[in-house]
Amino acid sequence: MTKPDVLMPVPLPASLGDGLARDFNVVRPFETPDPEATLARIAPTLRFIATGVPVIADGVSRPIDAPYMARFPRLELVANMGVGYDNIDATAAAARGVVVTNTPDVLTEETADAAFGLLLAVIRQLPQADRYLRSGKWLDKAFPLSASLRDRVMGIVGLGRIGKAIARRGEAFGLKVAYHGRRRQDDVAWPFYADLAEMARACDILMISTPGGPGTRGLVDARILDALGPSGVVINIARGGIVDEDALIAALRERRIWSAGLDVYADEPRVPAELVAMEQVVLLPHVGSATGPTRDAMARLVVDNLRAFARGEGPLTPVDETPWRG
Ligand code: 8YV
Repeated sequence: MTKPDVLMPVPLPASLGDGLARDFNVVRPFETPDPEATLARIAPTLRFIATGVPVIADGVSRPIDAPYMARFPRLELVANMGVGYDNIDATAAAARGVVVTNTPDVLTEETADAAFGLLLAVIRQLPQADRYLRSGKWLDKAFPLSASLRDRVMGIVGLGRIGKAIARRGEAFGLKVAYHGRRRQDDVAWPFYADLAEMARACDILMISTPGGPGTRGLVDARILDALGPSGVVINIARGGIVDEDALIAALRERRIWSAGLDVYADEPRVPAELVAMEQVVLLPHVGSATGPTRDAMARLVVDNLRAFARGEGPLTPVDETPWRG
């Protein structure tokens, strides 16, 4: 039997391609001399797409939106390698009965580790201290005293799986935890703020772990940053678009907030030069889930979703918008 095609619209990790190759014919138009002709060849029969954040940035983002999906009349499943799926229009997919899957759970603890590491790095200025030693400055005098994590309140924007894993770490470090989201969650005791500005006023760490996309674009703007105040720290491990980057840069420049730790940006992998020039901020290149074991687990889950679906067993981890009835 011939293997069904899986379209990989962007370069993704080798482990994903290897895992898929056992049961599918992986089509990578970007590796072919004429990508458009390759797409046109598979379009009439294509049932599956495997996508995610490209491992090689070529400056071209390829959202899986309604016009893109419309090219494939027999499309059934879009499997995303990532828990965030703002690269896919899941509502448009649902409207035409296309299932979307993501990779929850397998990256939760890893991403929470990265978030907390970033927080510690910002507060204790660990990358700056490392740079200080390497440049020989310690030989002249001690590194300047840093801010402290003690007595801080961490307000979490989006208390999903990753938000909760960060909250648990916060408690272990003696932080007070609060959260903002669409609704109060009955199974947690942390204070809930329906109003984000109110939470920002009550905390001095704003930890962003909410999904990206149109619903949260620009959610953290100048008003929220001013509510956070001059000792405030913004940590973003979610999606760059959730923070108004210009407002963040202005607030940092004018010391209306104290610092920021960012793993994500509005226009990755391009990072505003103003941020790069700021000594007090800590900037990571979107590495929240980027460990060998976790990326392998994410790739496996993409493969397992596709395999189960192709066998007629349904998707393993469909997203909320997907109207799947198993
Ligand atoms: C990666 C992520 O950027 O899961 C997500 O939402 O942002 C990350 O894990 C990526 O999706 C890996 O391909």
